[in-house]
Amino acid sequence: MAGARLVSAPLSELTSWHADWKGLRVAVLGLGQTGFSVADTLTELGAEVLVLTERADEEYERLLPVIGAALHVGALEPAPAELAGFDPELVIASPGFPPHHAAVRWCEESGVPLWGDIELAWRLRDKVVGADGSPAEWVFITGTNGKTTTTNLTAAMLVAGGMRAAPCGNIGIPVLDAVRDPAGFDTLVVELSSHQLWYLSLSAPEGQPVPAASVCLNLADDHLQWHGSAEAYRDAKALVYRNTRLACVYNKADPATREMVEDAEVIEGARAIGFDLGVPGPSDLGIVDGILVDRAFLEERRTSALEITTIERLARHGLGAPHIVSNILAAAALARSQGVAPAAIRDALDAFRLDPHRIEVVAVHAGITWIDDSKATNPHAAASSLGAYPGAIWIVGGQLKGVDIGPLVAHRGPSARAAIVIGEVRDEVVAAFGRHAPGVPVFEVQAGETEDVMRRVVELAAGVAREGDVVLLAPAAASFDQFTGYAERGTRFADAVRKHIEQEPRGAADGDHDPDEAPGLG
Ligand code: UMA
Repeated sequence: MAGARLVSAPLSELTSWHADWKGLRVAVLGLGQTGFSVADTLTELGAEVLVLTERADEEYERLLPVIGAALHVGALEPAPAELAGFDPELVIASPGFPPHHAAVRWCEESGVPLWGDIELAWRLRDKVVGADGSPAEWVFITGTNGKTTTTNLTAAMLVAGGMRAAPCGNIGIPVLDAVRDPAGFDTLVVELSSHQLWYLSLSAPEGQPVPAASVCLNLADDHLQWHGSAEAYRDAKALVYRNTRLACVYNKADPATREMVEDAEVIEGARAIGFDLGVPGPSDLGIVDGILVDRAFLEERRTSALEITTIERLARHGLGAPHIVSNILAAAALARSQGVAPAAIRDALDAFRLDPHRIEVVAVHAGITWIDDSKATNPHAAASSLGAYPGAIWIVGGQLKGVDIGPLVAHRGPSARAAIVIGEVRDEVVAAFGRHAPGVPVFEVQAGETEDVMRRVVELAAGVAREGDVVLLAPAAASFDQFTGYAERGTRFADAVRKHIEQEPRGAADGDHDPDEAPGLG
């Protein structure tokens, strides 16, 4: 398959959908959502594509010959002979491939350029035009927690402001799918994971995105095994601000995000916009007497502020938890930077509903509230929901991803009524309770069939719970050891709760409530 290209456009000139991509030999690492979107895009542009993956999803595997890409399925560590044999001019990796992966290191050793999907999407950005024919703006959102909620909120606000906006990226819609959507968009609201940002650290200048506005919502340890260290993870996150044109939005309550903005290389004229739950200064969004206000995007910001909505109004829609209000302020800052009026932002919030598995009340039965926060896949996220429900029966554990759970257990563990520990390996979590919260009863769910884990969890929780208690699934860990993802973990929890309730004797149902009216949500 190896050989010289018939065309001569160097990679530095491949910065347009209309550039000459024909015959470019590209190896694509991974065949999940990202790998397929990359292969599909490049074959459409006429490139020669070989996808290499350790495992293949059946559906994507069936589609590859249809789009005209070749496939190699097999171990990729060490880098297989097929990679070198293909003699790629470019390798594009899925975000699941860590920097220390053999196939990634092979690129470095052989001097073959390595991109992530975000760089490819950016180079093809002229494909996306808005209603008036002008190129789409890009807005970037990252942070350890709250990315997906903030991405959805921002897109909803832009739409309420009359724009065509697409939430995409790590949220589960590859950016290349949004780029190729024939509908076209005024704005792409891109959720970026630290993995995607790390790949952007490798970009040549012409491949570096220029977002109109960007935010890092917060920073706490996560994905340390992938990045190798907390510093590397932080450095990747900081790249979200690089080349920002209009507004670098940061969290005043999290100094790490302010430092990132201070150190960022931005386009001249870009403004730093702060947000937090306190009274805002000029150039900030914040809260005054229960009212969310903008003191950044108005002429008279030294003396006045624009009202967006109220905490009371948010609470009525289940959006009153402090970390959600923080996400709302960040999203509002991004939307205001794009010219959306405060009234449109309020309308968007009135209609907004949180995604499933995020502090979702799955049942209120016999005075016990069952909450699914399966999306809390790291200690920082779990700390927020535990803070909103002190005294909860806490379901915790799973894949810890190299992050120390000790500080979370020390901080939130002692106030828990009980802990139910899940996960294939539970020693670290159990030991943390022994050290930091020895008075709290700890139950272990022995690793077993996926089907049994949540049934056993619910049995144990029901055995401990009394009227008025909250049972909170906030694992502070990834789910892949026992489930296909956080969504399956949450769904199985909710199913087990419902099954348990159905099997309860009739009289016990007297205390049933509408989940929307559960305590503590506002
Ligand atoms: N693969 C290997 N070897 C590896 C890693 C992956 O062969 O070492 C192969 C797998 O066999 C599979 C494919 O690569 O064929 C999967 O690639 P991937 O893990 O990059 O996953 P995608 O399906 O492409 O999904 C990715 C994001 N996943 C990850 O970053 C792990 C999705 O984020 C994202 O929604 C999607 O792209 C679209 O942009 C998910 C995620 O868990 C939600 N993100 C992490 C997070 O939010 O914490 C970072």
